[in-house]
Amino acid sequence: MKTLVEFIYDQQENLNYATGEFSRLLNDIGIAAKIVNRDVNRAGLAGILGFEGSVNVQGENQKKLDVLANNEFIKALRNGKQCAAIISEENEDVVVFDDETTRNAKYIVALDPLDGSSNIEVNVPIGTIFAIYKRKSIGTTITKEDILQVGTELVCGGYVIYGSSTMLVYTTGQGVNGFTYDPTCGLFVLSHENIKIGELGGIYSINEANYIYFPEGVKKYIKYCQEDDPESRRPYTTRYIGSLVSDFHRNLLRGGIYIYPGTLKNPYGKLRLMYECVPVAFLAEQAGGKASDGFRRILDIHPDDIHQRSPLFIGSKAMVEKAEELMAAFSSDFVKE
Ligand code: AHM
Ligand code: MG
Repeated sequence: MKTLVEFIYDQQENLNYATGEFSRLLNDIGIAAKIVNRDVNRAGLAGILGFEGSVNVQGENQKKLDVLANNEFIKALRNGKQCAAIISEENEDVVVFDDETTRNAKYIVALDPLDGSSNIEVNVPIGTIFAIYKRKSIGTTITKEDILQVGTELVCGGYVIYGSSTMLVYTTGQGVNGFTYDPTCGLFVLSHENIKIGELGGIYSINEANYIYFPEGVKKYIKYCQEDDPESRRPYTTRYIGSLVSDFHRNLLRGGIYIYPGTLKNPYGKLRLMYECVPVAFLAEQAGGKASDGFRRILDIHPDDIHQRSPLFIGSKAMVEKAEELMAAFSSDFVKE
């Protein structure tokens, strides 16, 4: 039985950039995840369901648990002192830790503290998504280059799923490993070692209610998924929870594709590049899968804004490639750029 903490320290030896500081930072994320897990589990009893009464930078009504989870992660990362700044879905601006002990910290964390929060009240799995970047400048104030880093610079991507059991899944570029939370001893324990996603899965996940707004390539791909061709396992089955972490986690373990495309109304889709698409893209690639915006590799997209959105096609390699092929063949230019 290997705990998350033991695993992090073992892996540290294989990372050329890592020191105890990085391990401490990951450990701090694990601590915040335990606290959020406790809050999510007793939400119906603790009066923390429902809306906070505030609106975030995306114009979305914040849930009480969105705010609570955001505060817990910020608190844990501030106390841990290894993180210089946080980019969060719930904060319009970068949260900079500018006190004596955190000013020189080496890492930047991008965070969706509670993803899928529209599902909170109905006991459907929700999650936390995190991305860790190494800071470029040291000892000075935080710069734009520290914050707006491309996905290929990521040093760690991961998520926590608060589901039928709670799991933390992460990668530092040496494969993907999953840890199940054991509430009896308060530890994350290695349960899913070196996760690999099937080259061809049998699940497609997309909010089909938006069908009429989808680009032609996506419409064609949906029809392709529904065709009868047993050799390629079609028709696939459809599963859509409406919580990226849960949909991605299921497809990672079972094989499948998740799509949130751009539409004529929203050419860049809904999901945020830095703290939703990039960390799961890193995980998908490390598990042998693929992630793109329909045309370009997600990890190659340079962000201009911390809350920038991107279409997302992610999962089993052969499925993403087929969707990309149809996007290239049928889509108009509005999402290409
Ligand atoms: P959130 O971060 O505000 O929860 O929004 C992101 C979520 C994803 O988890 C999920 O896949 C998607 O939004 C669902 O959107 P829709 O309801 O449009 O299908
Ligand atoms: Mg989200």
